Amino acid sequence: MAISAQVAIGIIGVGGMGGRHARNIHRHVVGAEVAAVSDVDLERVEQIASECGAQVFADPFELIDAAEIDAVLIASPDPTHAELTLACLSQKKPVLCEKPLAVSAVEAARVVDSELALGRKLVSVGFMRRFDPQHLAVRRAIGSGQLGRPFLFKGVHRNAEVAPNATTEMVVTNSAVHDIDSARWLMSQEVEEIFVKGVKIDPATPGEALDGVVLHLGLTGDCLASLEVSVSVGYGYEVSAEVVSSRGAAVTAQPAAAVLRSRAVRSLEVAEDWLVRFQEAYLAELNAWVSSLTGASFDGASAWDGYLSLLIADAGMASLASGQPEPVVTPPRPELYT
Ligand code: ISE
Repeated sequence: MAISAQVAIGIIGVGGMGGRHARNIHRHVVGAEVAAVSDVDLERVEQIASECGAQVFADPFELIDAAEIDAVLIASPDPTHAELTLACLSQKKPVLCEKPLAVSAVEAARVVDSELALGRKLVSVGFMRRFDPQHLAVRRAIGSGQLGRPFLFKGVHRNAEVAPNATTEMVVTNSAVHDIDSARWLMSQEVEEIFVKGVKIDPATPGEALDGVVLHLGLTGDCLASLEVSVSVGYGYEVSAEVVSSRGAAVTAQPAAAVLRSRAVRSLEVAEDWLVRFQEAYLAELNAWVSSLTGASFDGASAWDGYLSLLIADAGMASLASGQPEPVVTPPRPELYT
């Protein structure tokens, strides 16, 4: 690729998340263009294609194979992630796969194995919180040492409503994986044990998914994590991550456009959803990924992180079923991921 050329990105899945990535790349990312898009929904794929000046591929595997596509972004439904990522690896193309990397650790391990066989890191996983200014501020505070020794991670993750087709497995593998990744990343420890309890608060909420789960994690280094994931709180979208240490604590501040004062009440707006709350993080993630395609190092999550988050999520599902804490055995980290 010539230095001045734009990186040609193909996007698979242009619904809420993929559509946002496409518009973000098209409007805000220097050095990259949305060259191709693919989606089962013909109306929305045509819409995004015309906004971005991209070619439409009916078959996502043809998009991956197309010689003119330099890198691929996967934002299609979760069950398609592993197979599409493996196809990118077979073409030796860099890929940013939305979380989760797969729907189970066994599937994610196939991606890791395939990348290890290539001996090159080509897979990045979209754990965007790693690019969120508030999360990065917490990480910097811990890294500075001023707070002493971290021993507890507390995560709060609230969605306004659960999708009608959601299952409890999705609450864990699609939502809680974020908090699992945050705990590993901010504590710099691995998970050794997980105990999960859940509740269905309102029988009227659609589907069989639990409305809330609490995950207790035992971490290496004598550390703990407690994660609340509530998926139908009604009032809006919130995420917070706190690290409690021997000489202090750091928690993500809630970004807000304004503090409102009205009728004897002072209030802060709450974001509607993750696309609002994490827009800055999505942009930073895309910019970092695009820079990595031309040689810069990438600070985001790797296939290994994607795999471990699912290993822990799977043990979490086993704990929900058994009603007991379940062990998590983290395999040795391959050299490619050190
Ligand atoms: C969604 O897929 C996301 O990735 C959001 O960040 C998360 O908060 C939400 O729970 C997921 O369903």
